Amino acid sequence: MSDVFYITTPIYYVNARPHLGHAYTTIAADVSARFARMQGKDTYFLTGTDEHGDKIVKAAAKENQSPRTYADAISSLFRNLWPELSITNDQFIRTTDPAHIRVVQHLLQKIYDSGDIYFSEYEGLYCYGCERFYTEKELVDGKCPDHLTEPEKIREANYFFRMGRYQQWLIDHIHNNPDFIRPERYKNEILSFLREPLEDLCISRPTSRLQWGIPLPFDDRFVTYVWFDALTNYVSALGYPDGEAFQRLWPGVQHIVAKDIIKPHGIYWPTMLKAAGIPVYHHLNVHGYWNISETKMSKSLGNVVDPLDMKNRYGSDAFRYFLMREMVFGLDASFSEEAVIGRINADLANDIGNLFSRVIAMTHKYYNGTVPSPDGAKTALMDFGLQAGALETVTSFVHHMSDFAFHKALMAVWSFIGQLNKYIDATAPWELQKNAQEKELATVIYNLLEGLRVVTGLVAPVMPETSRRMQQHLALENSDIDAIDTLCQWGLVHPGAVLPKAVRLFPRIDVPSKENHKDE
Ligand code: ME8
Repeated sequence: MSDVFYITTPIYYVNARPHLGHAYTTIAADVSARFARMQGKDTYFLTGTDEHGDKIVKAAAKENQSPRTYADAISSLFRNLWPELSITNDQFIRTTDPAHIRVVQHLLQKIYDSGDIYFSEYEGLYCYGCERFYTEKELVDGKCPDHLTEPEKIREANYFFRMGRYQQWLIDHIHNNPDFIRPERYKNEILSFLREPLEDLCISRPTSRLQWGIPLPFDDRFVTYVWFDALTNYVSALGYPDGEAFQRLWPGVQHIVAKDIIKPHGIYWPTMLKAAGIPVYHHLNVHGYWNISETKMSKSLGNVVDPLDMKNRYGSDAFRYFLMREMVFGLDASFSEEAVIGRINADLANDIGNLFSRVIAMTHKYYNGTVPSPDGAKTALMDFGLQAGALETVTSFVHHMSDFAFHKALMAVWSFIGQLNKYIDATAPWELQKNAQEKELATVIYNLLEGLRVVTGLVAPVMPETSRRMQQHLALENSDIDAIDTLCQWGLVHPGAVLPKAVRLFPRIDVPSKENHKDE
């Protein structure tokens, strides 16, 4: 297992404000980065914005702004949103950063010098929305499948990357590394693209048509195709080729994207890396779409969910929990506020929230809030499989988190929360008190506090603020309290520590009536 974890999100286009889909991917990356830190890995987390190309020029023109001014404004919206959602990225890259531009030019020159970039005339069907040529076969009823518009036939001289040369290498690489692209359905999708001959990739745009881009280092009559520019951010951010960060972190790289951009990430990017002599990434982790009532969220349909609204309404932790728990990583999911409220009430207010208040309240009732000492002699007798349950939960959590199966990791934690609730029923602390079984009672309360400690660590990547609050209530202050190694131990809550009175972690939310919904 690599002890380096370098995780990237797509860099988002600055042609529109951030929405729920961007928030999901970035939160998923954040959860995976926080988890890697818990494992003690050398972790680096990159996100940013993709700012060149025709799309941005058009969006800026609509607002009567220069591409630069427009890109600055929208890029700031993304940059400022992330701390609101407890995102812990180490860097925010922009493709207009001079350091990035230098690396794109370096990479182009390198591939050009090695003979994998050539100049040629090309006539093809071009979709301005996608900023790429389509083959007849790829069109649906003669239209671009994404934009549902007819592409235009254009003839141009351009530079091409000999992508076709790497087709067999890529097929072999995918077969030899079965989880290179995961989950499996997306690996199969890429393999099915690769059943057709892979055409070379047009990597330039003439400046007569587009100026908002990075000039080719070997021909300034052209700017770089946005995807070649954008994909390079993953290495330029680390100071490729000589940067210390590149040498250290690149061996542990993984990407997260949604299914809309698997072709550039699953085909263009690995072949570009191969051509440049850079080792390819470990995993491309692909998730599905968030839909709103079965329809893809999109600006033109006017059904875009604003992540900041969601945070303001439900809190960052609850919103993060909902997204991670509701979507089966790899499949599409449906977003509705009813579903958010349902999960908050059932999983957060009820399951974890009640358990927490109940255990802290019992500690106050029986011990004035002071953590009792467990009685060694009674430990086995009063255990009821709790310690083994905790350890199994941590093991299964680590397994699922490493696979990016966030929903399964959370299900494992919630099953342990269920076990703790059952433990209360099975041991009946109120009976122990009535019967003056002091040692048994002390052991049971201590075990419950220990169980809660493990829960606080396991929810930390998804709900960092809640986890911190719970840890304060358990008087856990040491800095490695979330380390996976620590969660595998038993007996770390301090007997004698005085616990603050419980607070309600998540108040129940009343389901708004249909009337209240009307004007939303
Ligand atoms: O494609 N559900 O940028 P982009 C889930 N600049 N995730 C969604 C989503 C939805 N409905 N909609 C968007 C680009 N996303 C390029 C990337 S990378 C070198 C260049 C998320 O602003 C998801 O992560 O269109 C998707 O892949 C990404 O936003 C597309 O962002």
